[in-house]
Amino acid sequence: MTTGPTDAAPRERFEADGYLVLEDFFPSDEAATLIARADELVAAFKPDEVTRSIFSTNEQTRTSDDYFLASGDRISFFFEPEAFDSNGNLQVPLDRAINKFGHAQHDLEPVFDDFSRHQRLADLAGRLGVGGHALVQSMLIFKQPGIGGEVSSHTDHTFLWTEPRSVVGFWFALEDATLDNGCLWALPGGHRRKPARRFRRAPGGGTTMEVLGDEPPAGGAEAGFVPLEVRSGTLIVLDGLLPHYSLANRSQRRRAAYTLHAIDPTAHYPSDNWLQRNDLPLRGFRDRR
Ligand SMILES: O=C(O)CCC(=O)C(=O)O
Repeated sequence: MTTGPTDAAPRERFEADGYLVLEDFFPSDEAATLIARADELVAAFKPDEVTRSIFSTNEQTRTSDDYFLASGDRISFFFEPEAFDSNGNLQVPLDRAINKFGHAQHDLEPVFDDFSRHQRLADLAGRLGVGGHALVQSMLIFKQPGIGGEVSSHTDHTFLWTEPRSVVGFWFALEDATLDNGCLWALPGGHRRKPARRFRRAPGGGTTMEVLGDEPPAGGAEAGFVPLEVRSGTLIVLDGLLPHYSLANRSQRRRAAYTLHAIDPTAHYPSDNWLQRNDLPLRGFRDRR
């Protein structure tokens, strides 16, 4: 395991900074296997009016339709907003139009299931003190060339709320991520801030962003954020309260990443969290099929 610029143990660095960058965490053939399966799933996807649901990456206007809210125990596909022209017609091929798919391929697709429950990840989770966590959500985020949308500054706890707070994010670079193609940006030490927002189901339908405190930081180097440019094979671990974001991809290189979010299964998971898994059992890092 690469230990990065300091000699501190991974857990100490994770607790101090709120994130951890582990280069060469997984081999390139596994990245290629995940991308190949992702490409097959996209090729098999037949969009209709409902599935054209656009995943707006601005958290304030995140699509809140039924398709999105039903995606917790499925593999659902979300388009890049800029994939459509002003008449609502796709202006790029389907394999360049999908922003992401999720949110349960780690349970429903063997290739993603095996990767998500690989021994090396279970061991790392144990070393970080979250070995007993359960895998609640996965996403394959393409960050398409030219039109890959921005993901505005947020914390994962806003979207995967538990009491007590427990979510940890695992972000696997399937392709190189650079300033040009929309790498992650993170705020070192920002996980010590109080939760500022909670995204949840609204009583009358749809979703709402509840304001709990001060505005979260908007981002940028001037606000203390650092870009995390990483090669394919890198894992970035994110504390659930760490503000992070990614800019739009205006380059001609895709920036695919696979993400997993894990929570403490003994914590309270509110029934108005946007993501509901219904009867799909929660499984941990070591619960291999
Ligand atoms: O991959 C990205 O651009 C953003 C991912 C992210 O913010 C997340 O997984 O919480």
